[in-house]
Amino acid sequence: MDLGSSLYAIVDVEASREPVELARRALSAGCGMLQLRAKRLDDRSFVSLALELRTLCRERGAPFVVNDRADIARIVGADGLHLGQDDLEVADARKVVGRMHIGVSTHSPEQARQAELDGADLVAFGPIFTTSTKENPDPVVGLEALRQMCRDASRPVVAIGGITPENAAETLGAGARYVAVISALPRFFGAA
Ligand code: 3NM
Repeated sequence: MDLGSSLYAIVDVEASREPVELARRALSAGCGMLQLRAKRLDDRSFVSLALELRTLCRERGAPFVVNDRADIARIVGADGLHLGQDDLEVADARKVVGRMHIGVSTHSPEQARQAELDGADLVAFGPIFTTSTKENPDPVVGLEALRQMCRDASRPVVAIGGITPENAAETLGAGARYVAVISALPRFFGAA
């Protein structure tokens, strides 16, 4: 399925044995944004992998986003930083990354509104469907809540959680600007 620039590829080093290859393929498939997620990687490996992916993203003209780590986003010159509910506040992250775009994960309309008030440039909302990738995921929010959220949002919305090639089109149809994908990512470009 060709989602073009609506695919937000999240390369998670715990979900992929070959993150660089996965990133290459996602970029070749025309993904609109690429994020590096590495919850347990040591800092030096994180920086070196981030530099490699940032270079690939530059070659393809796709924004490169670092998950959680404002310091590493700044060190590698990323285009964006993505924060969860337990990470730095947007205002504090801005002190580190300046005007870099900041996305925030939210799991309820209230959190989404707060993220916008806090100055997030992009609001992720989920999990839309059941996911087995995230540890202790929040309750599934579903497509109807996504639709409502996209109607109310003043920022582009990223739908996340359990997105597959089978449900991506209806998820975008609910108003999301991007669908963010971890485990099903290879299936978006024809890999097993
Ligand atoms: N955040 P998959 S769900 C990282 O609800 C993440 O904010 C979520 O992985 C949220 O595409 C999720 O394999 C996991 O379901 C997404």
